[in-house]
Amino acid sequence: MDTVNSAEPVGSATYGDNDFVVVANRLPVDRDTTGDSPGWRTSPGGLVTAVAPVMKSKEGAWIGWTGVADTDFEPFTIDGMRLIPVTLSSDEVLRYYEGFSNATLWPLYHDVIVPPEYHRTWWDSYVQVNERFAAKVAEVAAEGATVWIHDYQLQLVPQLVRRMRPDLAIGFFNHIPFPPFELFAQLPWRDDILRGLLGADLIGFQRPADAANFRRAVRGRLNFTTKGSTVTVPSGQLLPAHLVRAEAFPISIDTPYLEELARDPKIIERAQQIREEVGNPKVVMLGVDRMDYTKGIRHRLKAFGELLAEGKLDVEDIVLIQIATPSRERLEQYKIIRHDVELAVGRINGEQAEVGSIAVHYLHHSYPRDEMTAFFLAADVMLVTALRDGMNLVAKEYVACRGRDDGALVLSEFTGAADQLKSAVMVNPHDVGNLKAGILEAVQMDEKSRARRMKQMRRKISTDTVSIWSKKFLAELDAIHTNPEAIIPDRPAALPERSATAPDRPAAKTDARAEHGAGNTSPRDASTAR
Ligand code: GDG
Repeated sequence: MDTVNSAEPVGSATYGDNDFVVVANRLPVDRDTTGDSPGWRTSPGGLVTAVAPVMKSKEGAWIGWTGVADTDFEPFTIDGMRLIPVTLSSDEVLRYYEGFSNATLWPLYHDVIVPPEYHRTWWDSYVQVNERFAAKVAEVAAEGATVWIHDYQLQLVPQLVRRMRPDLAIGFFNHIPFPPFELFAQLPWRDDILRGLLGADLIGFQRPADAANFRRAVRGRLNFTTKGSTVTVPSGQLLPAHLVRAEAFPISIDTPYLEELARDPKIIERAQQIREEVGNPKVVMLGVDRMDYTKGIRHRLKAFGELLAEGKLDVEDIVLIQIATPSRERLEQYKIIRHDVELAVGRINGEQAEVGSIAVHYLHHSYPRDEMTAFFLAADVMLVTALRDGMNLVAKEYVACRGRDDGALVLSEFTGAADQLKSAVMVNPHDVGNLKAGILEAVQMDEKSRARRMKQMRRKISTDTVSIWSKKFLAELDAIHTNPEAIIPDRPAALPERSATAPDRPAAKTDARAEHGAGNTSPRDASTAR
């Protein structure tokens, strides 16, 4: 595999012709080997919907891995999008993707729900793959192009790209949470990651609290000044001196598309059929998640099992459909969560079900979008009980499908979506008693309250779509890149910024208060490949 000298500038003669470049771990396609000759199947997700129009209106390209290891593919075009594959070896899939991305960063960034593993060989591979992505960007981007890098697998790419191509407007969006400083500080390569991200002009996070955590880490570790959401990167830090904006851009969904699907008579009929197939109970509850320990599937099953055992819910009246899409199946922690979930489902059904009245319908596979919409339509109560989640699109998708303002959403306060869907029944999934109370409240809620709360949430979703999200992000990136000085002075900080401390000292108290005040009061591994 080639290694790349990241510090080497690329001469303008080799610049590409793409004015807009999306960079994500995965391309928005899957290899399809079912036909006579292998081809590609698009895997549409919110991100594709959001960026496809920009890619078509400008000369655009998407850089990412195909999902197939050890194989080089030439760039190709699909649905009008130019896709530029980056090759990964099986060893890199193991170390960069499954290892550093999903067994180091993923648990660390999700509140250490399971212990993150720190291995130097995984880090080396992460650096190498990030360098390969950055070199591809430098090769294909036109002079002055806009580059939008996505997610935790590629946090070094902004810095690497800036050093090779200072002419580019560089945006980064983190789809998952950014952890509190005290947790982030565990990471042996914490300063490299911070510098990596600070190569961007604009860094977007899901919640204000994530952006605040990041800025606090920057002050605490690198001693850089921040004012409001602007970070000043001084010269001589393996980066050119520049200003960076780090702030919240909560992602959303393709609301109009989902609303339209939810009005489709065939899908409405299918929803009715699903209800009949599960025995036409009074209440259908639904959970839709990747099989991931962050999603709180075990916690929700425990709560549901106890409510049945205590007689507060009756198996003849209620059924839970739990769709748990297969994910990261080679990783130990994912084998454990699958095992635990399956044990819990077996136990609840064994103890509570009757012939003809199954308590939990557990489905460990993925479904086409139409079928998923039918499930959303069939459900009276949606359970989103993540222990920590950057946003949680499923919560928003359920709301978008409830065009008749019926249905109730039980939503974990540890999701980004909780910042926006304030009329949901909020729960703390760590507190089984509170979770049980939330489920009961949603099940027993009268029609009028359901309608009022759903209307409020639908209003929010209708003005908060993924296409508006991407437009806002790109407009701000453009503004910052064109006129960086304009981002100073910034919105005033909640409390005065502290003076910078030496890198190894913990942050001062006033600072911590300021930051906490700011925010704490895809059948598939989706398009950025989970
Ligand atoms: C990460 C962050 C953040 C799931 N199963 C099927 C299917 N899905 C779709 C859902 C939804 C998407 O996959 C999952 O998105 P989530 O947001 O719920 O969760 P993550 O995959 O963990 O996503 C998260 C997100 O990035 C975006 O920034 O919100 O916090 O963790 O769209 O509907 N879709 C289909 N069949 C399935 O079986 N068609």
